[in-house]
Amino acid sequence: MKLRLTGLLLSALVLAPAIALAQGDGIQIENAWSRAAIQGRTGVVYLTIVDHGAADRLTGVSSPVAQRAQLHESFSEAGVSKMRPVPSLELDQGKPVVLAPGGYHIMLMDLKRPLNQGDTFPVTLTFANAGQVTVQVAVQGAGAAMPMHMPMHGNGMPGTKP
Ligand SMILES: [Cu+2]
Repeated sequence: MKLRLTGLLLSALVLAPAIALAQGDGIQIENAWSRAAIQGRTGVVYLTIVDHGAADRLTGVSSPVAQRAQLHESFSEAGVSKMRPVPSLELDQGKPVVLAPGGYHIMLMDLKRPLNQGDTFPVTLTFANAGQVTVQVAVQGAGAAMPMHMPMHGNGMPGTKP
């Protein structure tokens, strides 16, 4: 009986790091998607971050498909759609942060390879507390405003990309 309990404890200890790595310590990434884009150009990634743990902060993004990745914010100035880099994003427990067309997004600069519709590629998000979380991004068509399975809301206008 005692031996058996030790065995259980040991397997729990072995499994724990793998689970922490996959879930990023309470950080969950949902609906990660991108648009088809050609090599050498700019790509974009949209996703939703849900923080199930303590307050955290997204401090960096990277992807092997691009020379550089940056967190960006779209905004409108005098009726012209523009964007600027955002150094970090605050996360509160239970308050999902949505990266979507017309708002926050991950910009992939100088793509090392084309992003073709139907492909998936990894993006790694770095959090102040949770560390690195890698997610697979699904590539939609070049003109996709929203993934097909997501309800349209807000101003998901086709002209406001990224
Ligand atoms: Cu951008």
